[in-house]
Amino acid sequence: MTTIHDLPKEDLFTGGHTACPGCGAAILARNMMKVFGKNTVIYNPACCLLVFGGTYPHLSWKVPYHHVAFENTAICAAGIKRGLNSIGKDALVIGMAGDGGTADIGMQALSGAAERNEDILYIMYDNEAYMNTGIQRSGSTPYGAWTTTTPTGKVIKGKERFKKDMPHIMIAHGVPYVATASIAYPNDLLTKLEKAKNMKGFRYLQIYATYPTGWRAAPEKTVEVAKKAVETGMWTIYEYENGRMKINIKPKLDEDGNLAVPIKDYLMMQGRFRHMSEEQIEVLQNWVNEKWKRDMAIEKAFH
Ligand SMILES: Cc1ncc(C[n+]2csc(CCOP(=O)(O)OP(=O)(O)O)c2C)c(N)n1
Repeated sequence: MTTIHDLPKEDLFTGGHTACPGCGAAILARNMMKVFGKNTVIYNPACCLLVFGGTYPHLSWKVPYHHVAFENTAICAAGIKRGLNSIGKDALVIGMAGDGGTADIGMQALSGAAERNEDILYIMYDNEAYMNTGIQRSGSTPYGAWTTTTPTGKVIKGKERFKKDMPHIMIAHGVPYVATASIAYPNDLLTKLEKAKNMKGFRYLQIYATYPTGWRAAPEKTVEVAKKAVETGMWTIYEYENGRMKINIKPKLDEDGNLAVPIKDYLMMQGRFRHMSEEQIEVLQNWVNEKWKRDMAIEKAFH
């Protein structure tokens, strides 16, 4: 198991970048590079990570770094891997995108690469909206959340659709490894990064990355918010490998096996949810309860 104490001191994603205070994607990029090491190639589409860490001449990455277009992260990463192999070289090739570039705009390329079992590691950092262009809703934005395209007024009160279930869509592709993780649980996260690094074939990781600016949350509470997401069942930490699914971190449950901490505790930490009515909160709570039951049932069925 990899823990934060095993990480090397050297940074391959360096400081001096322009991420917002408390940005989960920056925390992730820094720590994952300590696991991946120097023989790594990164591909980023347009996203916050590109804007705050990947702009010439202020690049934070100390490994080869590529950017082409928004729609094709998985294909570009797969092309880089195949290109390297064709000239007798090899490296860990990472395609890393936000939720907009993954769940919506990059979905076709992602699905194609997964179906072909391309030998890459795909990482979606999930900050639950298109953030660098000004907080627009994505398929991964939760129900009820305010964004600039799901405003709160008399008629519309935040997003009216539920979060798209990307990890299960990826599991349905039959790829070797799919996992969710969170910046709030570093040892679980680092263990999964290490595991995915050493596997072959298509690996998909979806990592919860708090974004205080877009979520209207306190930057110093980044980790607290991320923890509360797991405790309330808003975010489930699991992995799928060799046809088995395992929930790695279980939230507190009541004696009937239902989630014990209400999602309200999570919602009220963030301005993006604070307008929600009791009815809306109940709708979301019911959805989270059902999702939890379904994930538990899948874990049981896949064991
Ligand atoms: C085809 C295309 N459509 C739209 C854009 C504009 N655009 C650039 S980045 C971005 C948002 C990216 O959102 P996400 O993938 O969630 O990453 P985040 O900014 O949240 O890190 C958009 C809409 C683009 N560059 N190319």
